[in-house]
Amino acid sequence: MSARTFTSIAATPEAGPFAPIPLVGPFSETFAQAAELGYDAIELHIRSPKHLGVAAIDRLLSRHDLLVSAIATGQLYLHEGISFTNPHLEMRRAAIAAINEFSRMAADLGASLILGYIRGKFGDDSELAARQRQWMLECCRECSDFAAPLGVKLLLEPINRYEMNDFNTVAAALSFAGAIDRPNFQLILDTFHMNIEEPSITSSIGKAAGCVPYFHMVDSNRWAPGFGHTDFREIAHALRAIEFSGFLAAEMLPHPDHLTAARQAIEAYREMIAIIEA
Ligand SMILES: [Mn+2]
Repeated sequence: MSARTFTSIAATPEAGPFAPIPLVGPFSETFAQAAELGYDAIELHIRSPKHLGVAAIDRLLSRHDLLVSAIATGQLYLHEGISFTNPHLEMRRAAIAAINEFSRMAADLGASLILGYIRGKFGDDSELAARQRQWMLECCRECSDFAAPLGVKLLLEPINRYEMNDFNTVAAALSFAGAIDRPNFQLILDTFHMNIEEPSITSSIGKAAGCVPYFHMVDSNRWAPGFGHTDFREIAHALRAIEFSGFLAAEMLPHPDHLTAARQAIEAYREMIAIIEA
């Protein structure tokens, strides 16, 4: 397949405590909304693979001619408290089992998995934090090796310092991906987090070339692109320079309302894609 950029939008069946998710409600409704707006794909935010059958999602995908770009796994940490760095072995094993279960589902849907909050919080104590980094490495390797024969990519997301206390920057995530050393372990970058953490969004994109098939493409205030102060023209040119191929996804606050934000984002993505694919 030649290089192509696809659009995606985040959807969840129920609003959570922390939810920069524009489409909320039964998938039968949100898939129809996404298709009507012209999105190519849905990013699924679900609490556990148990919560919705692949067969039901597949039927909706064919009905609306949509793809699943990725499954976001953050709700496992937010709701179940399991993570790759939990000091209790059984909680780490539960995180691995849940991510592997999500990988099976992602394989059936042709999707990637996003690893964000599942890394958990690192201890202030440096000795504990060092052990946690080792656990994180072992967990990510085990999950990558499980996902690889299924054709599933695991995408680690750098998240800003106010939400998570490690892997905040592209440099930290790239260095970790190098240590993991598995071709299906790559990065997802989120321009909202990048605006807080990166010295330069465009040069960090350059450094991640070849390792980033996916962006959460939202403005500095986590609204749709064009409604904060991030320069998306410059970002589109940076993506063109790295021959980007993959997804631009709207994981953003529903401002001023869900459908308006969704419409604003896809209009911005179309302008970006015109530059990226020119
Ligand atoms: Mn994100």
